[in-house]
Amino acid sequence: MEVSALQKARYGYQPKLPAILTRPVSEIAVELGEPTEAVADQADLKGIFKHTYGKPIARFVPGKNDKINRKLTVGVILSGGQAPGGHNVIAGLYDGLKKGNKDSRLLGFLGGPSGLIENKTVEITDALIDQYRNTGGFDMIGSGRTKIETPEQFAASLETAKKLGLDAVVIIGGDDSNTNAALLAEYFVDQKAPIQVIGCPKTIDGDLKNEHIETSFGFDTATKTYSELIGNIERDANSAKKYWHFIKLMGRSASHIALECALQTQPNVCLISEEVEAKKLSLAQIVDQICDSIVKRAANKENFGVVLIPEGLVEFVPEMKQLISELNDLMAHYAEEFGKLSGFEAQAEWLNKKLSPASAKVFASLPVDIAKQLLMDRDPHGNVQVSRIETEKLLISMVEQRLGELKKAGAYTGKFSALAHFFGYEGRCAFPSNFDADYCYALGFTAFVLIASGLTGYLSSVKNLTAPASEWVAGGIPLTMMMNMEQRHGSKKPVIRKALVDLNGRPFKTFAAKRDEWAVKTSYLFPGAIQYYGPSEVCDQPTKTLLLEKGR
Ligand code: FBP
Repeated sequence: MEVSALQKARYGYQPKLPAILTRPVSEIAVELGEPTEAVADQADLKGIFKHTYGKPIARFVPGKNDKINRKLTVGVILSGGQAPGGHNVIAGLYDGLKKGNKDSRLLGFLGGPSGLIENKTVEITDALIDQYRNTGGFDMIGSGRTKIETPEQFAASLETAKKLGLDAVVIIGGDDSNTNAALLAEYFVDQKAPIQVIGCPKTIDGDLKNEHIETSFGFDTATKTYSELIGNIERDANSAKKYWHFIKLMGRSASHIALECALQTQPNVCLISEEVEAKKLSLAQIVDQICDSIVKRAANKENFGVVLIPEGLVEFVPEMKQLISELNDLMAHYAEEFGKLSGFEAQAEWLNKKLSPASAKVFASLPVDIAKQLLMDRDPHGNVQVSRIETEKLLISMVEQRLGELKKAGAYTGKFSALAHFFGYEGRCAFPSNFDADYCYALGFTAFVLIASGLTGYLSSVKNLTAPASEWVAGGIPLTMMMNMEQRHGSKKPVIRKALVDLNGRPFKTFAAKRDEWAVKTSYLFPGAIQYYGPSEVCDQPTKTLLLEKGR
């Protein structure tokens, strides 16, 4: 296989590990704390997770570990959207297993969770893993969004695990996939099958985090990649001085990606969905906010600018949120009837009768393309596929209309020419930054220690991430501790609580203190490309979000 010069060089990169994980593995002991509680809905969750609810937090400490040299067979799954560093989680897990016992085996399930249900595997060997160390992508074993939810799927997963003689399954995924990991761990215990399940926190969206999970892997690299592109666009805008660039950024519901990119690049406008919801801003008010910057900059003869839009925005605008929630419920409850309607007109007519009057009005007011995008299939977890809703184009057309009105009223005399961009897939498979390469390898190694120590129903956790890697703290967090009950597919389900942008947190406050200035004055920052080789302050910096959250 032909590989680029950078890829070849990255094969040789040795990820930095927390000091505890550099000890001989038989000297990594596990210390267990007090029993834990879920973040909410404790009684419901205790009923659902009869065997695995409330486990203690696990922390690695120097000491004897008699179990760690057992011969193990482990299966690993990459689940959901790609995130830079996934291969390094597998590399860390693989190297840990081999350090524990050279005869231990790691099997990769192909194509995500369906690989477990359908028993499709590849054995990870030295030759295979060495082609993927420190590289982006999930292509070594592939990923998928299948949810293990029916009794048949749970039974098939157990059958596969038994056939393969698995001691454990590692699920590398986001909040939904790790919810699945928790359910699978519970099911295996319930079935008296000694198969452990460990999760690893993956998602570029950055919304799988809490007191113990400081960030999900991939967020660092993806935001640095988008910020490089945004910085380049800002420089182009400031050179040509003729376009307003509307850039939608991935991140599904939460606006962490948009916020981090704003902190890195200082655009004229960055919308934060969580603020839109808190202030109950309508689409018209959001448009006014953007127009305010355009009008003020035009007065300074600056008819150009950059607007960042989180992809989940539409779900947070109150009138749209209500509409989407009604659509989700209707499309779940009447799936068959809805599926039989042929064409958009028939669907719109049917919805007009079923939606509440207020939502029917909003639906009818949307441009047809956007309305159609709202009706596209939900993902297997019941979420609207926000990456496919062209909010950037919706906003451009609404801004154009509003500027026309302002022009007529004599309140605006500038020129407005807009370009739409969507950055999402560009960042999900980038070569992991040194931070993600190190963090992921440590998460994988940690998963090994948790398995070898006999734990199940845990999420691999590596903390203290703004300190040098040698000071990182490794252990495991019980999955049920992060869960609550939420409405999914029309009924209440246990799920890991998503971390949205905290409007009282330091990252948002830092942004909010500066944005009025950025809205008018060109204040762009150009972060440039991720650097892999060079001084540590250039190559190993975590995100601004993480630094601010940790008070740095
Ligand atoms: P995960 O939550 O599975 O990590 O996926 C995140 C994400 O990249 C979102 O940012 C985006 O909305 C979605 O995946 C896109 O999904 P798909 O890859 O199916 O197009």
